Amino acid sequence: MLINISSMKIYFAGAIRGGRNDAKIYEKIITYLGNIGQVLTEHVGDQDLGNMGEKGGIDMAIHKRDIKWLQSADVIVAEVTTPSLGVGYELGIAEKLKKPVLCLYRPSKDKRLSAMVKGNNQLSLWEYHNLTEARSCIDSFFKSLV
Ligand code: 6K6
Repeated sequence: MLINISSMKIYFAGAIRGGRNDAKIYEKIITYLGNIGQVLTEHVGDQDLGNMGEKGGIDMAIHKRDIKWLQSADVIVAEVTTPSLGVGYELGIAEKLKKPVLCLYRPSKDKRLSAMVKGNNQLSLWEYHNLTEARSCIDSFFKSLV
């Protein structure tokens, strides 16, 4: 797929109710992605976003809006270190929509990534250990799209 990078819409996915331990990393990745294209989901890196979410009907609005954004995105970048049902769901939809997907993952001794991500060759999975490595994974991935 050939993509015009400067006008690219990027959907960033990261855990919210799955846990906010990596929120700071999400914020930094989102800032970096912002130099490449328009990040539709900047709120995922918001340090003040709790992991409980709002009450009642708001969840339906979130789901509807996020599906629309996924459909309009050129590329999906997901940070998959903190397991999240929502991120897994978004990855499945992105795959069905045939969007290019980059998954970033920090390996550790006590965790194993789901086989549904690790074993899926439709997704580009890159392991990283620090932000510098994450940035170079992002650069390589976007270079592969043009
Ligand atoms: C406010 C406070 C906490 O959560 C909110 C509002 N919730 C969400 N807002 C926007 N996107 C959301 C929200 N909850 C989940 N998502 C989407 O699912 C995001 O695009 C994330 O990539 C993913 C996170 O899923 P969970 O299962 O970890 O919440």
